[in-house]
Amino acid sequence: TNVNKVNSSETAALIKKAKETLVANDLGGYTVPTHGLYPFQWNWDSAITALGWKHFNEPRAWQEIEVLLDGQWDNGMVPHILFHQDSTTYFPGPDVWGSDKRVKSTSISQPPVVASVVKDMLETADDKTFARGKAESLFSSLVDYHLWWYKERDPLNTGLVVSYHPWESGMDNSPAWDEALAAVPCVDWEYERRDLGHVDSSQRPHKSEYDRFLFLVDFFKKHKFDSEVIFNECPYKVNDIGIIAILHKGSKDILALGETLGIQDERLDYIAERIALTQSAISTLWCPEAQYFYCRNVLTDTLCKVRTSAGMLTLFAGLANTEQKEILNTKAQQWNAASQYCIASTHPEESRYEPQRYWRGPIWLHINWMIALGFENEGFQQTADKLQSDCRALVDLSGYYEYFNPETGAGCGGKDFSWTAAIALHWLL
Ligand code: 9YW
Repeated sequence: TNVNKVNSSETAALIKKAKETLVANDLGGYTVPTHGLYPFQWNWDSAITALGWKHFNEPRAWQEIEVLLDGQWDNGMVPHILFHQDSTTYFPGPDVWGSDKRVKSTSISQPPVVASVVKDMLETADDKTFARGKAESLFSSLVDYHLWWYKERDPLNTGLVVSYHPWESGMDNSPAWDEALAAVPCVDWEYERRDLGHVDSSQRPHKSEYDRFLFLVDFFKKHKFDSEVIFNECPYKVNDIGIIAILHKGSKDILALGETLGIQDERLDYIAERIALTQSAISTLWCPEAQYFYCRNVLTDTLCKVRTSAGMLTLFAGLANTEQKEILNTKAQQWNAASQYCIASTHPEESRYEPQRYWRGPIWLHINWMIALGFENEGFQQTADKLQSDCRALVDLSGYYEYFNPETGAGCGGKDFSWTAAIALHWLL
């Protein structure tokens, strides 16, 4: 349902602008998140952006996913960034990462939302035969990607994969990572950040965080991306509730896709076992005192006790039990009421909440879309509708910024941003 479906000229202008944004960010087969600040192909940005493309150019939407999966490593990983061509406007580039693959890339991944997007694209396709062919040809890569997560990031079969880098979570400077990141040493070489040439420093992560982000990049390179060594020695290891939830949802969607496509593959039985394992392990991330899902610092075995919007993604994944769903619904309404709009990335009543600083408070449209979808799927339509109308109000007010101030609705970060325009096309217009 779409509570905002009004045939006004304002909507028509927003649709036009959203399409123009994707076209302007198209570098021929893949879409940059925004020029300058992010001049390459990012993993979860591309998946979300395909949801926008499909509303006016289905072949181009499929191509976005094909080009992303073309960068998949032999071990199944789909990298967080693919450096298809050089650029001097972003740091750190492929040399710092020590990229040694055919398509230059980083050595970590990002929240695997791509399988869920492929399922959506097949279900809603105008040209079903074409879409079916595309989905069939991509299916095996999606399975490999999910197997990579389970085998490489949860070799001990705990049911909860680990993440090795805040960049992998896609929520770079979330306060959930503060303690785990503080234990990581700083790099001992000088570097020049390029992000601060595009966006004001008050809206970006601190140097103390970048110093540690880069230490980890060096660490992976030094160990030649050896998964066993990194699993045993990485100084940063967290169970990210966001990745875990998105992976879980994607795995369920892979099974559903397999059924639709009539694919027999014994690897799907393994995915089904992993789904069951995660479902039984998820309760260890539920904090009874806070009545909320947290991330965990695996190295100290402590929950990261700060309420971030990632915990709400458990609804999107279908991971919350009946009691937890009710609690999350009440919490979402309070969270929403604690600022002017939507679900802020960090709860406004947390001491570490900062309304303008990236993942420490601002609103991200794609996250609110997943959260709203979770509420809708679980029968909490009113909550879903409220988040949708708030998001619509944000684009009406500020257009397609990277993220938004939850108190004023002002657009922050990069402008003409692909995933914001895509979510508008897919969900708001
Ligand atoms: C980085 C591109 C990416 C997003 C992440 C966001 C930021 C910075 O920008 O990451 O250098 O990777 O945190 O979610 O994918 O939009």
